[in-house]
Amino acid sequence: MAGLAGRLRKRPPKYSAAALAWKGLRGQSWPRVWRDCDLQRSYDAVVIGGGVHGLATAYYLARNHGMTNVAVLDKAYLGSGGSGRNTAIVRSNYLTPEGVAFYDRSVHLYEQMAVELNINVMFSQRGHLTLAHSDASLRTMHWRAEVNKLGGVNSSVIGPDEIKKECPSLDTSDHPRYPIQGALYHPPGGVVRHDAVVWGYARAADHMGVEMHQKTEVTDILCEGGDGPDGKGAGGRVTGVRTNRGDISTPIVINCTAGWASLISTMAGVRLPITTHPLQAAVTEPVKMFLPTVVVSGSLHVYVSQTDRGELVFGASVDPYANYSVRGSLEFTEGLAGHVLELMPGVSRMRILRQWSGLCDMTPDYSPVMGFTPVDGFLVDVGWGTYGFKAAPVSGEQMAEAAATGRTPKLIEAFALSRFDNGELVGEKGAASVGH
Ligand code: PYC
Repeated sequence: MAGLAGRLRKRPPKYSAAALAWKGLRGQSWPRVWRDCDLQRSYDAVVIGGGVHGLATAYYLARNHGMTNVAVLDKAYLGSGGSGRNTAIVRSNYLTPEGVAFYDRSVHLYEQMAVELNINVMFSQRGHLTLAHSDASLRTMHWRAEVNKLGGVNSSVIGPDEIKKECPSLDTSDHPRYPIQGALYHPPGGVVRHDAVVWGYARAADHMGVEMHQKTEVTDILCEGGDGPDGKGAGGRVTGVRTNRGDISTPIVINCTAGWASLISTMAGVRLPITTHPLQAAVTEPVKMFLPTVVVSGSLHVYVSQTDRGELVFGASVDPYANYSVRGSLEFTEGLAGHVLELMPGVSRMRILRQWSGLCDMTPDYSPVMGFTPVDGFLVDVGWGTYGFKAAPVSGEQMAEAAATGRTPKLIEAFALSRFDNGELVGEKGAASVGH
């Protein structure tokens, strides 16, 4: 029988767990999942932002439209913005028919993602409860449930007894200051492994020829023919981008940034109705699984789920002031802990391990801004507020279609920038996880 040395000498297949352990033992590095390319001087399209939206857009440009001469530029590393800072919740129980149809398509694409991208994104459709603690919020839950059902989305209002069955650790008694009166229950909602979504899209786009360029900051958008300085603004067209690594010429630039969306758009002479706010989140030490669903309380300003590692992940509303800071605050942690304890007194001895913050671009109606702008060739996929991560697959699919065909797909017509001129807002504040 071969001893350990003999067995180790037989090299295992390239990507098996044994192969990775083998590499680790021998001090070898892991295989790269996307290439490190030289930056070209010209592309058919440039996507700004290497988060899930930018990567999904590039992936669908290549997969659905055969556009592979595409560069994704990120000033830091892939997934370093909102994609790596969110609380990974996916759902489609929105308030407006436009929102419901749009996010429902996203849930559908998330359901197919592991197979399509050949990566375990760990999409766990464990159910999503939005608690109501007042008559007014219960009324909104009924409203959402009806719109959801009309849109074919599985969601209904349930009472405290059913809530207790779905999620035994919630205090459904009448003891709390704001007793739970009911909830919008959305069984397809859940959580997904956000980093895997980034890596999956990046790897798949890379395999089709798309280039990803990290540490490549866009410092200007080059335009001609516009009504503003340097040929920017309405009536003009995009000719390229300027980066910290030189100029690139391209007829199509897609702004898929979050946090910097208004800054980048201003580089093309396009003003957006966006203010940027920090959104904080926190995670506890891991404990045995006890929280089977995602739980949201708009009145108590908190959402919480348990990761497969056992940690509780929480978030709250955006910070009330516009800011580009991504520092956490004690005020947030204290408020959050108090609110979680009102919902689940049993977690009082759990310790918070770390907290972080991301940037949310808020629009006046809490819906995104997607599609064409008054500058020909400059498209936006921005203004995601606190909804961005869950929308990545559908946004990528729809933005790629818009860029490749020059036409606005039906699913995103309602989210056009022009709605702020013609007053056709898509009010989604009532579907926000927490009050803002
Ligand atoms: O809309 O589900 C949501 C959400 C969770 C965290 C931030 N937004």
